[in-house]
Amino acid sequence: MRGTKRFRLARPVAAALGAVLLVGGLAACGNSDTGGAAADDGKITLGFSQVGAESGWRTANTTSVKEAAAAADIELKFDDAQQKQENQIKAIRNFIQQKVDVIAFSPVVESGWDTVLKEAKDADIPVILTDRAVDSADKTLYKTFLGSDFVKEGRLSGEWLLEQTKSATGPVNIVELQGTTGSAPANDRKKGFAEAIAANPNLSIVASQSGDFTRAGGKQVMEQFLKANPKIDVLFAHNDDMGLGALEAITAAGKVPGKDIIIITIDAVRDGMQALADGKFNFIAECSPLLGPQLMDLAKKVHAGETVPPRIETEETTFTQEQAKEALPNRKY
Ligand code: GYE
Repeated sequence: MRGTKRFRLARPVAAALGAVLLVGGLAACGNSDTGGAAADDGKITLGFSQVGAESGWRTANTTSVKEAAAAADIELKFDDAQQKQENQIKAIRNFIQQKVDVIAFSPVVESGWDTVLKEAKDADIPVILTDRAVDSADKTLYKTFLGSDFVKEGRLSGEWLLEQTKSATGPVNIVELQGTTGSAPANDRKKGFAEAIAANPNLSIVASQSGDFTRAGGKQVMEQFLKANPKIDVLFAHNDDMGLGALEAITAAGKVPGKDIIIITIDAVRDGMQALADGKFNFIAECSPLLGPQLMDLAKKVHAGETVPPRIETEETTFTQEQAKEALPNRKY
């Protein structure tokens, strides 16, 4: 039941691929540890509010933060907000009450942080944004933002697709699985991708919906997309996990992922890279979750009153199927 393509895929994509992939479920478990007062043993205490445990990326990020805190001899108070802004606000207020030395958090959505950030500022506790940004106009509410350029990740994904579809003579129908609604990576990846594909009028996004960055969400929304759209040529998923969930829906619909439907994702976590190496995905724009060591370094600096750059960007690359095969053996997460 293969759909007829009106464009020929460029070489690496067209390469024949076999092997059935077993997509391993990655059970991520959150933990919460916000009790107790700040340490008075000279150690820096860092209150860290994590988004949740929604994806392989998040699990790797949490591990990186915990390991780096231990290595830097920083006392970490870790809170898992389970993807809810209200939980993050509560955790931050808790940290303020406990008089931690530094607060870091990865804001689940971009808006609505001014009040609580002002409270931290009034309490003289420096705040570091990690992974995701906020849209606060007052930049003095936080010291720095450490994380990826999400617009660039979307643009690189779109540019790869442009190149692959340049011989298209008819419409190329794209469906998009968005990340968590209102989150910086969902907003920015959408924007970067849309800007890039605008260069070819044959390319259009025929459906776009949030799968909340989870496998379950990706699967469910992809099922709906497949029911509603008889001709889907491309899936752009804002992260690997949603793409992995979508694989099940695509296979169940009798289509071959990576061939009948070109799949582009973001993150490059191990399971995503495996799907790419196995030919089920076609391209991944990397987003590194290994922010822990830089975060600890920044926590020490802001605690010492040093000035830090307002924006620190993570270094990243992109992967084709061939590049994923090469990189997989040494992939750390
Ligand atoms: O891409 C996704 C995760 O904020 C960069 O959040 C992060 C994103 C990542 O759930 O997998």
